[in-house]
Amino acid sequence: MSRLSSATLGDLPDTVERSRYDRTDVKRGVVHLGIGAFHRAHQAVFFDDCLNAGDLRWGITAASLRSPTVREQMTPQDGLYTVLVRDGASEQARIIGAVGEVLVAPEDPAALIAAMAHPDTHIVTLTITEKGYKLDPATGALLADDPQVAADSADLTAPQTAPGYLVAALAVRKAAGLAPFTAISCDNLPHNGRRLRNAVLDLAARHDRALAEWIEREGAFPETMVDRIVPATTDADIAALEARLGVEDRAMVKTEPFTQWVIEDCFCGPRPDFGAGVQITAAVAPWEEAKLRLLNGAHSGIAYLGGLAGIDHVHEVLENPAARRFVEGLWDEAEATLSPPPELDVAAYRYDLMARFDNSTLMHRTRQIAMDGSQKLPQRLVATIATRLARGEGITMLALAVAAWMRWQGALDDRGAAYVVDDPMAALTAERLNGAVTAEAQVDALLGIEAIFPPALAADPVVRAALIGHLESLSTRGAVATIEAL
Ligand code: CS2
Repeated sequence: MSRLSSATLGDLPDTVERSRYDRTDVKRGVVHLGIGAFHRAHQAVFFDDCLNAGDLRWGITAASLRSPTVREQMTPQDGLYTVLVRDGASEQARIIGAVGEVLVAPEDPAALIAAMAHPDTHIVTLTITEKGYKLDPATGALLADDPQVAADSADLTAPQTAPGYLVAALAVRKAAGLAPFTAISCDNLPHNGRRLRNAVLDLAARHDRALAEWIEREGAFPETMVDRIVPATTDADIAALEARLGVEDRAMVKTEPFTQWVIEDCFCGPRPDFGAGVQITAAVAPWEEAKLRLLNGAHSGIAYLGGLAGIDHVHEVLENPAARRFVEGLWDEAEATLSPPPELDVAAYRYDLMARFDNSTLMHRTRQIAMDGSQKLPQRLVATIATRLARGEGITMLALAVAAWMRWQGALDDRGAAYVVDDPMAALTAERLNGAVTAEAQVDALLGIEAIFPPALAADPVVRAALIGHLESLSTRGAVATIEAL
C-alpha cells in the first residue's frame, strides 16, 4: 500500500480537503518545538489557513526534541498528514501542507538552532508539555538542579532543554543583528508566556547578562490559551483512514470540531493575519484560567476516577450519571473562582464542554490525561482550591479529584490491576507512599510535596480532612461507589 505524499495527493478521494497554495513557494516563518499530535491538529492548522489565504510566510519547520518517531512518520510523506475531525456520524479529512521539514534535535542540534536563527523565522511555537519547561510547577521558578538545566547552564552547543534552544538561537540572532522571534508557548500552563520568558531570561543570564537584557527588551512571549481535544492516534485509526483514503498516513491526527487559540497581542515581529478560531487580545489570563479550571480540571478528575474504576475512555466514564453530577459539581466550585472575559458565556461553555467530553468517536483515553499529574494539578485543581479556601467556600468535588490523583499514585486500580504511573515525579510519590498505609499517612505524605501543594494550603485542616475522607472512601469502596455516594 502506498503512503500519503506529494506524489499520491492526486489519488485521494475528492471529499478530502487539500491545500490551495503551491508548497514550493512557502517560506518557513515558524519553527515549532515538540511536533506531537496536538501541534499538528491545532497551531499547524491555523498556519495552514494563513497559507491558504495567500500569505506564504508561515510554513513550519518542526522539531522533535527527543525521538525520531514523528520525523520517520512525516518525512516519507513530504511532511503531509491528515487532520481527521470526528463527531458522531460526521468525519472530515483535511490534508495539511504547512510542515516543510521535521528535524530531530538531538541528532543535529546545530540544524535546529540555525532554523530558529534564520532571517525568515519570525515565530517559535512550543508544545513540549508542562514538564518540558523545567519549572517548579507550584512557583514557576527554573529547576536549577535539574541535570539538563545544569547542562544548558554550562554549555549551549547541544542544548538539552527547550529553553536552552531558545537561548542558543536568540544568541545567534543577536550576534547576526537580527530581531528576536516571538516565542509562543502553547502548553496548558498558567501564564505560559510569562513562565517561558522567565525560564529563557534565567538561563540566558547564566551565560551572558547582555543577552538576557536584549531578550528582555526586544523579545516577546505572548500568553496563550490553546484548546482542542486531540487523543493519541492508534493503529486502528491509521488502518481506518487508509481504508478511506486509499493510501496510508502514519502521521494522521484525530480531533474534534472545536478549536480555539487566544493569543496575547504581544509580538516583536510580523504577526500572521490569522483566520477564524484565533483571537488576538490584550488579556489572555481570564480565558486561560477558565479553560484550565473548567476543561482541564474536569478532565483530570475524570481521568483519575475513571482510571481507578478501570474505565478506558472519557465518554465511557460519563455514561454514569454520578460522574456527570461530579463534573457539574466540580464546575460549580470552579466557576465561582473565575473572572471570565465578557465574551465568554460560562453556562454555554459548560454545556458545550460536556458535549465535547461525550464525543464517543474520539476515544480519548483516561490514561493519556492521567499522565504527568504532578505538573497539571497546581493550575487545574490546587489553585482553585486555594481561592475557595480563602473565601471560606466548600471544596468537596475539587478535593475528590485531588484525592483520586493521590490514590492513582499507588499504581493499583480498584480491581487490583497494576499500571505504570507516568509522571516525572512518580519515583518521588512512590517513595513517599512507601510504608504509608492509612489514608491519613498517604495524604500527609503527598501533601508535603511543595512543588505541587503550597505549604499554607497543605497545612489547612479543611483540605487535609477533605482529602482523607475522600481517599478513605476511594480505597475502601472504589471510585464508582464514591461518586455514587456523593
Ligand atoms: C488534557 C488536555 O491530556 C490532558 O491533560 O486535559 O490535553 C486537553 O485535552 C486539552 O487541553 C484540550 O484543549
